[in-house]
Amino acid sequence: MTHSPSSIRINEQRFKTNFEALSRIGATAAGGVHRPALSAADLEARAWFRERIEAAGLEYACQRPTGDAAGNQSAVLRGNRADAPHFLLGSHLDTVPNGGRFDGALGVLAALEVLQTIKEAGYIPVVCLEAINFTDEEGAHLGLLGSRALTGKLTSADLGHPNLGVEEFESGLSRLGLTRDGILGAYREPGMIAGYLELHIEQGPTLAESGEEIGIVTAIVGIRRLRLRFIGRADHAGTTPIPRRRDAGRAACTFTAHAWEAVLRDFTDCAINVGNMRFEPGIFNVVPAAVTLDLELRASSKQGLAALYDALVHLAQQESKEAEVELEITLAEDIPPATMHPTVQPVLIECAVAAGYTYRSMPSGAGHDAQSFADICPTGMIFIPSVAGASHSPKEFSHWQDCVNGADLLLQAALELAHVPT
Ligand code: HGY
Ligand code: MN
Ligand code: MN
Repeated sequence: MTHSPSSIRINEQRFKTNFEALSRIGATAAGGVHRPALSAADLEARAWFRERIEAAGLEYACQRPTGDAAGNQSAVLRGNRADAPHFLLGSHLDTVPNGGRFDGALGVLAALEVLQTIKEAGYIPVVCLEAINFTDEEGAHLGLLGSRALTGKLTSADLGHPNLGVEEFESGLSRLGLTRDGILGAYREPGMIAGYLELHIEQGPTLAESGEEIGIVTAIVGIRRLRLRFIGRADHAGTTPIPRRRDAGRAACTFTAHAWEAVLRDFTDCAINVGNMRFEPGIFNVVPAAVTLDLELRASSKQGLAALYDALVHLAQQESKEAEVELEITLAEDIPPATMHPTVQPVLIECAVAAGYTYRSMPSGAGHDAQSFADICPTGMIFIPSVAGASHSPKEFSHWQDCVNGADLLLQAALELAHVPT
């Protein structure tokens, strides 16, 4: 490849002003952001984003004011042919509860900044360039909801068991004028998607510790999210002899302890997380009648994920038998690992080298909207360092110069990969 970097650069001050304004929406006292998908803060962020798109003179290209059928919001810079396929630059504006300012927001604002910079330079792309905010990447209701709907990865069965229940999901959707039945309507034909790039903070310590300025993502971890429901029997917590109890709490806790042991022993390249346990009735003096445990599994290969899944399901069955309780398992989300495109990675590297950034190629242990695109179009991701590797917490922080470097690299890569004549 012969790459001659364009002399155009993003507008740092505008990018920063936008970042700071967005950070105020859902800001927490701890210095982070609480903006779960479909919450009031998410709605406010969406309204703000739409206004920024229009102020930039870009097209707010959505069927309805709140976005497409899945609530994805798009800014479009039309190419030579208005109906040409779209090259997407995206990420998400939602956060985990009490999350940070950078996760997702950085990528969406950088995408907007890239389009605005290209428009101002007077460049007319061959394909259409699109900056997109995907709905519920974090999974308040259903992880990667918007990007999976757009790429045809979501099924109506997936929509049947959202994390906070159907009622809360539907009431959130209704605030956007959306319905659960309509979400799959966000699907786009793969032929209309020319490529996908995402800028993101690393969310781990690798770059911060190595001192490299840029990460070029090679692959993204696969994630399965399960709800294990242990169903025992409520009893008096003082009078029921311990051996006669059918204690759902015992099963949930021994499962958790033994699952950790199994992972530390047999699945050292995988990760698990018990993110929540809900006890019923949940009071000092009643033996737990039921416990619902939210379990997440992560592995870099399909086989690894399947082996981890089988081992933990077997363990849950053993623990429920031991405690004489019933077990129900719901597979809430199943997102396969994804490899970044072999032609995109070298372009990102070329652009990073041309700009003088130090870089490393690295896998992502975090999930991203990019993985919805990996098997349908040339897809790539750029990481910048996260100070101390902190993420999904108010402590999440990246130096502003790294954010600017990442956005400038996104710009150069978009010009190159979307074949924008400069
Ligand atoms: O959960 C994840 O890996 C991502 O940050 N949403
Ligand atoms: Mn993210
Ligand atoms: Mn996240």
